[in-house]
Amino acid sequence: MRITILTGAGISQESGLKTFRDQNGLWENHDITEVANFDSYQRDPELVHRFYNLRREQLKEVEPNAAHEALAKLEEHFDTMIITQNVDDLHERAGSKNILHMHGELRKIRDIKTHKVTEFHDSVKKEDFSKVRPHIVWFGEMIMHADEIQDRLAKTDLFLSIGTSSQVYPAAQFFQFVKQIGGKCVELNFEETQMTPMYDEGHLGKATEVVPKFVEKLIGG
Ligand code: BV8
Repeated sequence: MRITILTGAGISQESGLKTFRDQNGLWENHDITEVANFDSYQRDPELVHRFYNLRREQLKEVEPNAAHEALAKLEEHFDTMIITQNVDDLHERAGSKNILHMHGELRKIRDIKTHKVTEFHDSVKKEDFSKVRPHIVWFGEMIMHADEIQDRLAKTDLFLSIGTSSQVYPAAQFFQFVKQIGGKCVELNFEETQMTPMYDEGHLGKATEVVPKFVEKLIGG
């Protein structure tokens, strides 16, 4: 059985990373869709780098939680792929191997001129604000690994959506491709979303409670 899992900020919330909705989509009173876009970066590279420097520093303070760990365990039993909207590295640190970061990664930066991507775990310095950008997909930019994601969805038997408000596209529509080929779609989230009615099954609750339980059931058979 091939399992494909879409995760969002909700899976990292109990590790201490704020979700986008927790802050009503705001950061320092800026609408995040305003900060996470290329025009804002061109207009005010300092503001945008400050937003990502802060989040990169936060990553040093947090650990994966039981939900990340349960998904890493699932990979030992089934052909599993995680497609994450999250830019943190908590899935990796929990031990998952098969991960696609469709919106990029906080711990990578990209040279504006050469597009060279490098690992980077600290704060970008002021003198580099216009030379490098976060290796992150901003609003209006094409997602990463789009072809690989389409190929995977086309052969998925079980699709899990975990900790996402299903408000950002194209991620919010991924489950529909799986439904079209007769796959099963399950949503595990703290609250209902606009897509809940179209899922085959739903489990409401905190990720560290509902995800390990669901994974145990899958592994237990
Ligand atoms: C693109 C990186 C086009 C930045 C992010 C229709 C089709 C296609 C595009 C669009 C469309 N309509 C509109 C668009 C444009 C746009 C979009 O979707 N806008 C939204 C606002 C409507 N989409 C784009 O721009 C995308 N690109 O379409 O390109 C294109 C095509 C061809 C060529 C060129 C261009 C790119 C979008 C990527 C933006 N970047 N992230 C960064 O991180 O700084 S998005 C960012 O916000 C996250 O990555 C994530 O995807 C999103 C937030 O969503 P969630 O992860 O769901 O987080 P949220 O806080 O919303 O929800 C958390 C959930 O968890 C809640 O439901 C809560 O109840 C739950 N929860 C909380 N605690 C817990 C919990 N659950 C369990 N346990 C808990 N403890």
